[in-house]
Parts: sequence; structure tokens; C-alpha cells
Amino acid sequence: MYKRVLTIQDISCFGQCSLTVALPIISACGAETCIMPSAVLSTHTGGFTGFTVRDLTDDIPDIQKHWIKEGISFDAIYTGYLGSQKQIDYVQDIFKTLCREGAYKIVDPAMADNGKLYVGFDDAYAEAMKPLCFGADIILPNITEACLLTGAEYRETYDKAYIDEIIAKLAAGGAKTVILTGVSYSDETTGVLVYENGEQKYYEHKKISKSCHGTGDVYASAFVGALLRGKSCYDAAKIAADYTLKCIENTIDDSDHWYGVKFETALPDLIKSISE
Ligand code: PXL
Repeated sequence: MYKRVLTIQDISCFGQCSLTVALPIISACGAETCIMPSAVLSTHTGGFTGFTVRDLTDDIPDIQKHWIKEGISFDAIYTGYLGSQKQIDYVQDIFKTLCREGAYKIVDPAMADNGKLYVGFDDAYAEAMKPLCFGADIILPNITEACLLTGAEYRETYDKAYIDEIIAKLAAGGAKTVILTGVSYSDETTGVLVYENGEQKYYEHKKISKSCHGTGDVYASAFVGALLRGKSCYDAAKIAADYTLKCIENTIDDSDHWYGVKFETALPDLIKSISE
């Protein structure tokens, strides 16, 4: 039952996203959490200016080679924000060489939100993300990312037919299990759509109008943690949604805390829900 997971994403030293949330959240869920940092930034890129970036692309193959020599392998590999197209290629090779039999390959395309690519990414990066996502076992795109992966037109408001079309396009591209986040059919509600074995299940919950930075990473990390505790994809998706909502609720009254969510304050709730 003690699982070992590798997560590959950047370290944003300040800002509560990527590795600084994945490592504590997945560890709190009870899995051995190993990291491969794709880059080190002084802060994340959402709302800060003048941040420093140290790209670690060239370190990745050496770390991989050392682990192969040591016989180190993983029950799951979860990738988030990656710094370059070259890193996407390296991750493909890491999937081939460091997975144990039956390991989950989980990809959060972490490149866009609200209809826009994050600062520093272009269409070529989004294109390079396609084979990584379509070769993975589980992907966790938001609607913007799903549109970039499928060529679907991004819309602010939509109906179920639009979401069905996106899911059909993802499946046609080769996506296996899809956790589509931020699917909202009303001003008061949002939710997550789980597409698995050709079937859809939707978990709807309360929507908080303010969108917070880093919640995609908090969500994906809690999902991975719950999945490795033996939860089904749907149950893990639901647990992660409830946890992320609680993190946002615990943050929104503090206007100084605009750069991330206070995910630490809700860890006891997450641990309780994965233990049930
Ligand atoms: O949360 C996604 C993310 C991760 N890492 C960095 C980012 C972002 C989003 O903007 O800038 C460096």
C-alpha cells in the first residue's frame, strides 16, 4: 500500500504552486514523494514581474540515468508545469524508463487558463503537449487546456453539448481517462467531469467567484494523493474538488494572500477524507 510517486514540475520558491504544493500534499496523503525540478523560479509567473528563472532541462537526463543505475522506479509519475518542449520529450523517455509495471502516467498540461496561455508559453509548446497528454493514462486539463489540445474553440459560457464535444475530441485524439476541471453550468456552481472507460460522471459543487492562483496544482496533487491511496478516479476527483474548495474558502478573506491558497490549513480535512 506504500506507494512511490515521482512528480516533475518547477520549484516556484515563493507563490504556493507546482512542487511546493505537490510535495507536501502528496506526502500528507501517505505516499513517498520524489521530485524532479524542471526549473527554479523566484516566484511563479502569474502576477509577479521580474522573477528569476533557472532552467534545469539539461540536468534531467543525468538524474534519470543515475536513477536507472540505482534501480529506482515509481508507481506513478505525475507531471505539471514543464519549462520547455525539450522537457516534454525528456518526460516521454522518463515514462518509458522509470515506471514500474502498471504505474500511472498522469499529466496535468499546466500551460493555460481563462482562455490564455501562461506567460512564456506559445502555440508550439501547446502542440508539443499533445503527444504527452494522449499517451498518458490520466490527464487533468482545464477547459482552456482541453481546447488547446483539441483545437476546440474556447468559450466562457457553454452547455453540456460543448463539453461533450471537447471530451469526444480528447478521446478521438487518444486520451484515456480525463479529469476535466472547472466545468461550470451556472454562476453558483462549478465541477469536475470524469471521463473513464467511455463514460462520463460529473461532480458539481459550490463555485467561489474569485479565482485563485495555484489551485490547479493543489487539485492535481490531491487527486494523485487520493488515487494512490486506492480511491477510484471519480472518488479521487471528488475528494480533490472538496479539498481545493476548502483551501480557497480559507484564503479569500485575506486580500494580501493573492498569489496562492493556504492549502496547509485544509490538509487535516484532506487526510480525513482519504481515510474514510
Ligand atoms: O500553477 C501553474 C504554474 C506553475 N509554475 C509556474 C507558473 C504557473 C502558473 O502560472 O507560473 C512557474
